[in-house]
Amino acid sequence: PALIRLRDYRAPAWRVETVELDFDLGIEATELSARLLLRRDASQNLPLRLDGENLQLLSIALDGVPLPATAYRYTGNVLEVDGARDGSVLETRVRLRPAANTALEGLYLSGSHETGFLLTQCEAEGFRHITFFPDRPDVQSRYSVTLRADRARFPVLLAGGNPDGSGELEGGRHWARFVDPHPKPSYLFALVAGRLEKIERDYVTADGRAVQLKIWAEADAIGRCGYAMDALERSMRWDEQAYGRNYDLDVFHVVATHDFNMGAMENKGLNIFNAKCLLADPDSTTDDEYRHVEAVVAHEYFHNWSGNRVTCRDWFQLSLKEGLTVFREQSFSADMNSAPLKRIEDVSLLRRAQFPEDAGPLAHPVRPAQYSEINNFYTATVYEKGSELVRMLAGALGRAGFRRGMDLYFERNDGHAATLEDFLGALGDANGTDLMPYLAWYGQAGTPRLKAHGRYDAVRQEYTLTLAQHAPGTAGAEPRPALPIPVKLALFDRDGGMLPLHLDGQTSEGITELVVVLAQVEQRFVFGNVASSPVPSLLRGFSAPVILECDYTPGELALLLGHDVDGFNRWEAGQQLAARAYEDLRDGASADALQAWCAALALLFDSHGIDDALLADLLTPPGEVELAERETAIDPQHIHHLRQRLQLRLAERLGAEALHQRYLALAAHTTIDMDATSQARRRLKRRVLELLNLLDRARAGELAAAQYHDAPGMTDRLAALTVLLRGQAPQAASALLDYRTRYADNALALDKWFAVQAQIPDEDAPERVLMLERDPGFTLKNPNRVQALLGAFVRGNPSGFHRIDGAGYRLLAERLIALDALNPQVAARLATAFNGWQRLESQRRGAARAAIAELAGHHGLSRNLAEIIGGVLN
Ligand code: HT7
Ligand code: ZN
Repeated sequence: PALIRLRDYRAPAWRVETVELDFDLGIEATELSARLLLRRDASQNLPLRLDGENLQLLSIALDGVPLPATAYRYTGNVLEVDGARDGSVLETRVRLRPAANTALEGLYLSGSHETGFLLTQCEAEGFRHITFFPDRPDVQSRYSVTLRADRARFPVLLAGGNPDGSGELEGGRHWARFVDPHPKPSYLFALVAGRLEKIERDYVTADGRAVQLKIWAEADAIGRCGYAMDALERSMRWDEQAYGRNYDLDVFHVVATHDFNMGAMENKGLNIFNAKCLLADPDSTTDDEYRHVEAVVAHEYFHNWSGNRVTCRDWFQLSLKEGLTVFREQSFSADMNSAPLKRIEDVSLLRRAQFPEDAGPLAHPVRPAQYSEINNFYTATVYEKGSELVRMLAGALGRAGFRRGMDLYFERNDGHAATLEDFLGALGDANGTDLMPYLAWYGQAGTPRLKAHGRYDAVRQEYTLTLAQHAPGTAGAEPRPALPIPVKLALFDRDGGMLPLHLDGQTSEGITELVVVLAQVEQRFVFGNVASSPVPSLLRGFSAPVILECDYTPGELALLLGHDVDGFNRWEAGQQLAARAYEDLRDGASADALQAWCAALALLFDSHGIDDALLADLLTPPGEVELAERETAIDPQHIHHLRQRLQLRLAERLGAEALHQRYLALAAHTTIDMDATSQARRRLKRRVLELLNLLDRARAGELAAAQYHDAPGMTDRLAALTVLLRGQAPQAASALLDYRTRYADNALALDKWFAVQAQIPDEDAPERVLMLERDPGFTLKNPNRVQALLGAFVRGNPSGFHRIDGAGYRLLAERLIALDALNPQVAARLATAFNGWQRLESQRRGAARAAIAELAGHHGLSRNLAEIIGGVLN
């Protein structure tokens, strides 16, 4: 398939000043007229070409005159029109089939024919599935949209922008019009029509605009929107305070749907959310999911400035809006909740999802140089690594400098389609500094390695830290430019106290933490006045997205785990130590690290000064995917067993009695409250029960069964169910049945029923998935359900998916073919689970290759799936 290349970018030859859309909405058939006021770039003498994906063209007129068939050509993807001039008006009328649209791109039906509603999804290139248009983000237009429909079937009619009238029509029909004063790219267009209920709140922006906030959902879900409304209000206030950004329309609509390919969409004035990222109530939502709802609501709202007011020139700049908006959300969530826990969560995600992506055949730079299907580039690299790059820039400028830079970025680019150069340029110019060296981060794939080596000179009382960087996959290749790598660091004495830092002869009294920037391949940093051999705490707060290689002894890591005041680095030291302990077990080597890890955690377990949630995270070793990243011939089942043994050793060290007592103490405070202390208790209670389950299944099973039945909310209920299933407890079957019945009508809760079973890490996992597919609740047509069963199996159950006979691979390949025919975006995303198969041990590698090769040979794969399969095969 044709590749789109960044270097081929050309400014649009035709722009659209205003768009008037007029929809006659129906579920089986919708007709719409589009009236485009065209502007021609005189410097490019090109004919008018518009995107339009398999549209049924009913009529076409230019400047009021119907066009004969000889005056235009439509290939099925591109409409070329003769005779258009600067200032011409093109009118087209097309017919769409929303109910037949299973790809959920363009205009489609959510729910059933009888009760469902219509909605649109246009990012990245969905607008061309709705009408003919230059469907690219650097064409920004003013929209007015009129919706007409049967009032009984579609009582609610919504589009982006401000309301501009509504009224009755003949035959029980009605209309509503919306005008958006802000020019926008076509990917931000949206409409929603159907039977929806709403909750409302009045909001006044810091600059005095009265805004109506309205969240819409189907009747059975509207009662679960209150938390999202609170989160929206918090997000709006935070953006005013942290970035000086105010909302800019009179109304802000948010809509929940159960049928959505991604998490949510920031359409101007009309955000649309996957229900799982919006609805929340204690009975069906876990604590982690509550935080996720808050984060996604904030993310979409923040796009109003970072994405909508300032958008991307082209899709290669996607991280300009996504990396920046993830960073803004992470800062917001850190302010709303615990900053160290948020950082742990985000870095864990980066390591679990982005590092493997960056280490395999699908690796790509944060700003890719080319793509075949843009929907495949909504990746962890563009989002999560992109956010880490913004974090480095923010760190380099400091809080006030970053704010100055962002102000200038918004001021210069408001209403424009910008590039990453515009972003770095504004941040640098506002601070009289050159940030362009950071551009190198955007252009190269792979996770850099940072080697750190410390040497203490007792005579000179000097500590020399040598830092060196190494780009992955560079052996024998063109040398890449050195990246600027900010390393935040501190030095600890052997009693766990922080040492004052005197770097390179500078005396800066009282400074115990600073950032050094490694700007070359290798650099030395000399600290003076160091009274004894220190332990360095490096990359504090994960100051750069690299893999740190440092020759710590287990005792040094244990010291940091016990004493580091940077919560993230304390956890990180524990993770490093646990990984070493895992290697001890794997290699049958000395058990120093294992003992140091268990001993340090036993001390922390008994100490009282530590937050329950942080303790729960400290008691959790790196996940199986992260451990696999350290192996060359990966055997996921072996990794699973070793990790279980590692946790068992920790549980033994803590002791069944102590675990039981701690469980009871935490359970005595069981509430449904959402405050931080209650959430932290639930998190630790879950971890303690999981550890006890490894030691004494019968006892843990009893506790879990009681917890399941008495649980006041989903966090406790799901935790208990998981423990029962993992321990093969006799009570598991009845709990599963109870859950299935209790949540038969709650799709989001039912998703968890599928997911928790798909993740049971035993030999029967593929057969269990087949059995669950026969449940009447399963359908390939709903992305959330696909994610809950197949996604949880291939991503959340490495040992089950990678069964040595290849059953997991064949199952995935077969389902991908069926899914691809319905929804190529979802199929392609699921297919990335094949990433990394080359590093499996030989038997699994052979089985995976066979399954992927067969899939690759299948005729008629979508461009989305073909690109991923072609990529992983490389
Ligand atoms: N900007 C949104 C991206 C999105 C999307 C992309 C492709 C296909 C479907 C999609 N739905 C939403 C999500 C976000 O980052 O906010
Ligand atoms: Zn986004």
